[in-house]
Amino acid sequence: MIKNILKFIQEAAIKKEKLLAILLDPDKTALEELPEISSRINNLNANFIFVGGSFVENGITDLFVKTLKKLANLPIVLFPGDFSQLTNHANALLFLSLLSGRNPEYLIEQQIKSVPFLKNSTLEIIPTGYILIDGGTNSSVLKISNTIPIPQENITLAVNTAVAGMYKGKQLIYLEAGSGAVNPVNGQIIASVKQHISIPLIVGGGIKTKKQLNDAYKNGADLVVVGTAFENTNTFKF
Ligand code: 1GP
Repeated sequence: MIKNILKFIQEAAIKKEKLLAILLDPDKTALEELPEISSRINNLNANFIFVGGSFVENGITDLFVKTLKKLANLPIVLFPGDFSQLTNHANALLFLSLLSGRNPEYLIEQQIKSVPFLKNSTLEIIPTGYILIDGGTNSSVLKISNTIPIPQENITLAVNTAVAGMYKGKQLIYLEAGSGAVNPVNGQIIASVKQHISIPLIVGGGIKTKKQLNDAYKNGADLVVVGTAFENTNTFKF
């Protein structure tokens, strides 16, 4: 099992080895489904399981991750919509700041609320700049965060936001079109952001086909996250 997840991602990015994470939302996946889902994931060429969601009922992530850990062979990385989703059963935490938004709750308040838990936690904490790009739908993260995404055409703003995140010390940049996005993050944004940052780049939201996955990689994504397409089809074979 990977010991230091950030280091693994950094080294893969340097070697241009492309990584895949499958996102599971405890709100949408019943515990009873986890054995079947885990065996599907174990048969994929994935590197991580991300766990998180925007509307997860308080407390269920803990049991969800505990159960998943016994079944899955991959490291589990928390991708929380709220500090109540923290659990020590996971391996790492994307410590997110929603840099595209201007809502203090998701820039710093949630992070402060998580400290009493994290102070005594074994989780690897990975500072991550989270940037919402307009995916053409009113995604859950938009509704919950009450922020405006960056338009797909505004490449300069996306780049400057990502670079500001890097200057602030983020170790990863995550370009997010929103779960179930009609339009994934466009290739030009991915390529331009990648060109201007020297930290690994995660891309997710609305990736439904192998072509979209490969395009994201070709344009510069180091790690791609797929949720809905994995949930929706048993034939998912990225
Ligand atoms: C992770 O929210 C995404 O960044 C996942 O999006 O559910 O559309 O794959 P999908």
